Amino acid sequence: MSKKGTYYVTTPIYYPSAKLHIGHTYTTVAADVLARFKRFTGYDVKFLTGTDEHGEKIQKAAQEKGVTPQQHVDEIVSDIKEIWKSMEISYDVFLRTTGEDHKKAVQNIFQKLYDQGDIYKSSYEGWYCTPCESFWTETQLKEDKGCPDCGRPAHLAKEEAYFFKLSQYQDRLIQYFEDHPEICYPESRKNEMLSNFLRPGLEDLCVSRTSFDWGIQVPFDPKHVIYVWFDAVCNYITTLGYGSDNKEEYDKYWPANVHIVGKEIVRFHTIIWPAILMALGEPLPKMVYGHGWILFGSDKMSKSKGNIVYPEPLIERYGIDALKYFLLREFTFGHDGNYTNRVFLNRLNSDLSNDLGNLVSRSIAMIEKYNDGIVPEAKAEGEFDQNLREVVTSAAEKVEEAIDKLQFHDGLEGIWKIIRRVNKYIDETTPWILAKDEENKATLDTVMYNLADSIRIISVLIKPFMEATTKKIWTQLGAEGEVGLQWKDTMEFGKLPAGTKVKKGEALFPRLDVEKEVEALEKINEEYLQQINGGKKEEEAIEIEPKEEITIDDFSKLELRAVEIIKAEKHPKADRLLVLQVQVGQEVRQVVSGIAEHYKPEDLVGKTVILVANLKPVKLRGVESRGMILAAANDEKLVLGTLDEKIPTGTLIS
Ligand code: ME8
Repeated sequence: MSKKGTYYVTTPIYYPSAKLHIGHTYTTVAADVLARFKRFTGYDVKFLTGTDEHGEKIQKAAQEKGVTPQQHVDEIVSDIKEIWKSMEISYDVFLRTTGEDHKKAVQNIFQKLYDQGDIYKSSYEGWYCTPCESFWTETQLKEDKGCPDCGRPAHLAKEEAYFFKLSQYQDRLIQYFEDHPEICYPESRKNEMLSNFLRPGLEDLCVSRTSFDWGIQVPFDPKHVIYVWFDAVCNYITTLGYGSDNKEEYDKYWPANVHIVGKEIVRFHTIIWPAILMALGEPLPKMVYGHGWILFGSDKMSKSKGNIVYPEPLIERYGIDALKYFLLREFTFGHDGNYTNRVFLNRLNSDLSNDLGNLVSRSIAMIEKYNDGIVPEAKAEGEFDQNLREVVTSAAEKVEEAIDKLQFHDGLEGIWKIIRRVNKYIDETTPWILAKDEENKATLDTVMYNLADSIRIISVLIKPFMEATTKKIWTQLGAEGEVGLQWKDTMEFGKLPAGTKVKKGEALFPRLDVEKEVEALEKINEEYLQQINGGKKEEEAIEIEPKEEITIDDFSKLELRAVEIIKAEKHPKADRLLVLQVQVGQEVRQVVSGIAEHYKPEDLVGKTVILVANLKPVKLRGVESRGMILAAANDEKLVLGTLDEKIPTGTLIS
């Protein structure tokens, strides 16, 4: 075991029901940085992620695709692993809840709780939200019978079921919250759990289902499958061998140091999961951190609305480190944040290209220019040197403190403070002026050394966040082996050996033309969305506002006829209008239609469309119109209603 002990960090295990987006990337990147940081600072780390593969939602998604649930999850899981690989996520275990070991262990846990009376059989009637796989009581529902977690409509469901005696753990949980505030961070979420759930009173939890079968069977009653959330939370310990014959890893790593989750699943992790652990007589996780959501235009990301961002196009164009940096720097962990391409690109330009990239490139260029690329010895002490060294070597402690509290944005801000300090040092010492006079050589050498060593320290500080960039800086700096490149070395100045040869490389983060990139990204994201939707762009579900009902008699008053457009021209006085001549049986009619922004006159001739033939004639900007052509229209688009085969003009439509 390492000197510092163990560190166990987990992400939620994600549903393989759809492709993961940058919300999932956010959680995983945070856990990855934490894991990397802990490994780097000497801990024996276990970093778990995985997939939560059972439940009605997955079964339904598979049915819709016409494949078995197992085929469905296998396909998406391999996609998920692929994205984590391309992002160099350093997980140690990828747990799948369809794995045999996990299934057996969950059954053992369920059996144990049943045998000791913590699980009992009864029947359940309640409000069920299928997307969240959650039962709710009437009082918990929103006013419109929506699920309190996701807002979507819940429906009444009744089934014979097994229950976990959650209510019995209420007092112990409240006590635990009081004694161990870190069981639920940030503070605001802890208060929410206490006031919304724990204090009003817990009800026993329904932990089995009979309405579908894609799940782990209750070992002693196989027509029931175990509730997917019970199955899922157990992953954190089954992965370590709990519930099997070999729990060596469990003894080593449990309790987890932190479960990182999104805010919507804090309740499962700070109430249900701890109660299960209490029932098992096992220790509780040391910390559960519920971070905020990444929103898209103030909305929760949703594929069906098309307001979703996937990591792949971003990392392909700007690199993994750019995305990781952005996610952890832009958003305050714990709060919601809004994603836009512009915010992303501005952040890249200001912090990565201007601050970090520039510092490295101009420092290396100066060492090449003023000292043939050799890092000189620091021989003289200048006015700004002491302060520079103090600032640069003082960052590590604060960064460590921030990361321990999962305040990644603060950690990064701490590092960027020193990057900006070092950039300022260049302006203060003006090496280009020093270089003009040979007498200043010792001072110039010192400035060059201080720059090189500051960059060494910065490169080590950013390593847990941006490993690839660190390696690129080391190559440019000529830093080799382990000397001066450990975390503790960031607290000491002067570790870069003088005489090291630097070598200018490509710009770490080329400066971006934000306007151009915004345009390019919008196009790329849209194309990507279309590609993963199999060429179809998924459309936003329109909210239907019903009109007053009509009878068949009302409808029969309408005279709808198939007509062919035989001539179309612009309206002489109105840009939005076209004047159409349409053939209706023997007759030719003139109809004025507001479709000029959507159709060119020449494209209309020959189309068979639908005419409301008995509409009272009107004059539109001086031109008579006898009837109206039907079209579907929203704010952006207008499409004429056409008939899908030729039919004689004048034919009645009913
Ligand atoms: O809830 N912003 O899985 P899931 C930030 N299987 N984070 C987001 C996000 C967003 N817009 N969208 C998703 C489940 N996430 C269960 C978990 S654990 C025992 C079982 C992240 O696929 C965030 O971490 O719906 C959130 O909690 C998680 O993805 C939900 O993933």
